[in-house]
Amino acid sequence: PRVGAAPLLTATYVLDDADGLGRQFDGIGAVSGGGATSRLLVNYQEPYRSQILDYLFRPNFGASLHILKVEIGGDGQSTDGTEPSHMHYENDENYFRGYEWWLMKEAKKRNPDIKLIGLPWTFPRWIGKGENWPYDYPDVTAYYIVSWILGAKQYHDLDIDYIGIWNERAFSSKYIKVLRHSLDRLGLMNIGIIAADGDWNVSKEMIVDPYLNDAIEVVGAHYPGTKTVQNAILTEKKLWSSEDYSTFNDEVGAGCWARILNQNYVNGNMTSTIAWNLVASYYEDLPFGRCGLMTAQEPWSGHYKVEAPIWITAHTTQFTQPGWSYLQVDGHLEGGGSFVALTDGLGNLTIIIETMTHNHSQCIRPPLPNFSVTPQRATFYLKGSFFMVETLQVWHSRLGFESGNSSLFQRLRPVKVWRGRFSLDLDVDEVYTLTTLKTGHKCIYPEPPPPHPFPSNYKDDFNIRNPPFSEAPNFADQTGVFEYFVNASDPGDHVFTLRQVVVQRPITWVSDADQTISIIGNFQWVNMTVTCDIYIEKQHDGGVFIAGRVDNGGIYVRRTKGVFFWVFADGTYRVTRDIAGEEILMKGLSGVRDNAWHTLTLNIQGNSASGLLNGYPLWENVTVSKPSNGWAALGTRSFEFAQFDNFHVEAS
Ligand code: 147
Ligand code: CA
Repeated sequence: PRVGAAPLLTATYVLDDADGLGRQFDGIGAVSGGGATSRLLVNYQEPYRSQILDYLFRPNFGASLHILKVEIGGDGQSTDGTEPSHMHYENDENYFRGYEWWLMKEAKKRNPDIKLIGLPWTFPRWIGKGENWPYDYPDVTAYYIVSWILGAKQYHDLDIDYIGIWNERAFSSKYIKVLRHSLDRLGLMNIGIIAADGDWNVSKEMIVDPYLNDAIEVVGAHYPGTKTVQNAILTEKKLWSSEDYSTFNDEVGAGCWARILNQNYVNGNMTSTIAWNLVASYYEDLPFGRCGLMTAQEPWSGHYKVEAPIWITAHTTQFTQPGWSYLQVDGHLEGGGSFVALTDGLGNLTIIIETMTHNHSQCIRPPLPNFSVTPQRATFYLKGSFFMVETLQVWHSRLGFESGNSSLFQRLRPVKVWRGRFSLDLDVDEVYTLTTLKTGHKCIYPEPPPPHPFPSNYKDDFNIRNPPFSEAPNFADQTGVFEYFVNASDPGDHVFTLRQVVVQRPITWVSDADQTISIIGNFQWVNMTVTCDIYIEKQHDGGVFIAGRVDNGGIYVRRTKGVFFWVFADGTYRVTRDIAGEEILMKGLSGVRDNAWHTLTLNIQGNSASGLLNGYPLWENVTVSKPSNGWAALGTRSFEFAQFDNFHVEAS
């Protein structure tokens, strides 16, 4: 005992495989999408883009993720934007939209064993034959989802491992069985269904419906607070936290992640934890800014930041793999905190210990009941096949809060195991990995360029013959989908344009606007001139807008305000303070018509706005006060086709 100090709390823990092992470990992963969370990543220049991908996916490098879960784009708003569907319309199929295919391939390039999951948040409307509901025609919905799986293989040689139902929304037992049947008929027996990506309630039905139980491979719950329910245990299925984290990626976010990575198993028998989201690659002022494992939200500067959660992830991912097994042991430490122990069944052993304190490990949800953690000495006894272990490699992190300096994923001197026994003095807010594996690495690239705001003078003429992605750089669609388009028969200047292509309100996940909108630029912009050529395709009541000081997006897109300059196919124009078009600041005749190109210019300086049509003043001296700042944007009056060209914004 230490003289003059309170005796250090000491306790012993036994790790033994003699009586068999615990559950099989299924991997640590992260979500791209739900929605548009990787939007800006794809526009990074090399070498930065590959560096970011290496930090996320390369084995023995950084986060070294075991699982990548992606959104199956459904054309609707799914948190920070919309992602395009592979079937916008009933007779439409295209497996080259969006960036999730690309991301899955980049992940596989780095780790061929990475597991892939697809999950829809929204669906194109035709799935519901006009209703805002995906389960009335389960065969249609299953056909749509299976098409995505087949397209992944046919066009990208990607094998999808797991498929989900409908993110955080109702499930349908009927649909789950139809989906299982459709997969089996196509020989896709080894694609597992995860259900139901919400609460645990699906397990209640599984235990009374053996066919449903058979159809499902994994019970996946979201933000379970490290706990499961009795019914879920009774299914005898794999239990996963199939979405978790969603916390600002500072040290507290890292603490949250460290705690739940261990305790989802220790408290809740969950054998996989999947972070929302993979990388914060969306404008920071959209909802849940920076709630990714790392940050890459500035393709224009090349700046990105490897945040602490990446190195917390490495503590688990670099030292165990899907297919390993947890050891059977109560992983609660007596002084607070937790540990898990895993083995490959071939003699390797990995122990991960976390001692996160309450206030330094709160996640966004659910509320975290109080607990205390104190410094403590832990003595481990290795028994069974681990009795022969002589040394363990040690990796250590200490999250610094008051001081602000953390020590992350550092290799310490190996621990000598003496007759199956070793001790460790644990402080609070630490993570230790002790492992027989010698493969761990902390790889570091040179510092990327410093941060820089979005360029204050930005142009896009969309003139690109073979675009690598279907969407133009930095435009972040918030309702509707805007794609590169080719007018093959255009006589002159508008062969290559940007086109809004969603013509029916999707089956929504949240309240998409009734208008479509894509935002771009810097949320801090106050004064700006936005110019864009526009082409209304819809006769009679078609219309488009350009806008500035746009103050909202994501799940809040419906209540977006700003300065909106609209022109309509009926020859009128309007200036409104909101996307809904309810607060009218000015209106009149413009002479604009459908199926012809016009140039709109919106000028906002201080408290005054003016608008030009084809270079001539159309309206001026319109007083604008709130919102005081925001992005630039373009969009349409309804879910209708329309085109945009020669976009230009100059702002400050
Ligand atoms: C999740 C979504 O699945 C993600 O797409 C993303 O929006 C994430 C952001 O935190 O949230 O959905 C949830 C929304 C609300 C709750 C839980 C999950 N909630 O209130 O418990
Ligand atoms: Ca063009």
